Amino acid sequence: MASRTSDTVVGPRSEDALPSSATSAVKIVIVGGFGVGKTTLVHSVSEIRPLTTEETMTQASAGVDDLAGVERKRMTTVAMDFGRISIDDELVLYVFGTPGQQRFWFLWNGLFEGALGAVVLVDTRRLEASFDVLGRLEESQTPFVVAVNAFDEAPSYSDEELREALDLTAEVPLLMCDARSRESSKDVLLALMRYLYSLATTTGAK
Ligand SMILES: Nc1nc2c(ncn2[C@@H]2O[C@H](COP(=O)(O)OP(=O)(O)OP(=O)(O)O)[C@@H](O)[C@H]2O)c(=O)[nH]1
Ligand SMILES: [Mg+2]
Repeated sequence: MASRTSDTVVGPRSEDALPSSATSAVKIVIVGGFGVGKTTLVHSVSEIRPLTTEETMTQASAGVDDLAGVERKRMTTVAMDFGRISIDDELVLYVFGTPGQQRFWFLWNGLFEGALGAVVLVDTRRLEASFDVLGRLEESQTPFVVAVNAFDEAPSYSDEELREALDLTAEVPLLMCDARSRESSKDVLLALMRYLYSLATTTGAK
C-alpha cells in the first residue's frame, strides 16, 4: 500500500510546455499492469524533466499488491507520469503514464480524455496483468500497440504465442522493448504513431 508521507511530485517547468517550433501536439497514454515499466518508459523518452507521482510502497502492501516477479519494486505510481518528446520539428508527443495498481484505475477516464492512442506494456512473467487493460482499451475503442518490456528473468515467447495469449488481432502491432532505453522506448512510440497513421489513412479519417 502506498504511504501518504512520502509523496514525490516532480513537475516539468512552465517553459517546457511546448517547443516553440512544434505545430502539432498529440496525447498518448502508456498503460499496463502493475510494475511493467510504465514510469521507466516515460522517464527514458522524455526530453523534459518528467512529472511523476510515485509513492513508496510499504509493508502494508503485503497481500494487497501482487509483487510476484517484481519483488525489488519500491515505488508505485499513484496518479500519473507525464513527459514530452519531439518526434520532429512539427510533431510533439505528450506521454501520460497511468497507475498500474487497480485501486487507482478510477483515474483512467481523465487520463484517456483526448488521447489518440495507447501503448500497452507487458511483462511476460505476468501476462495476466494485461488482460483487464486490453479489455478496457477495446471497450473504449482506443487504438493501441503492445510492447513487451524485456525483463532479464522473463520467459520469451514467440509472437504467435503472445498474440494468442493476449488475444490480439493480426493488425495490432506487437514489438519488444527495453523501457530503460531511450531509443527502444522511442521506437515503441513511433510504432504507435505509424499505426495511428495507417488507421487514419485506411479508414479515410483525418
Ligand atoms: N530489468 C529491467 N527492469 C526494468 C525494466 N523496466 C523497468 N524496470 C524496473 O522495474 C521496476 C518497475 O518499473 P516501473 O517503471 O516503476 O513500473 P510501473 O509500470 O510504472 O509500475 P506501477 O506504476 O507501480 O504500475 C523498476 O524497478 C524498474 O527499474 C526493464 O526493461 N528491464
Ligand atoms: Mg509507474
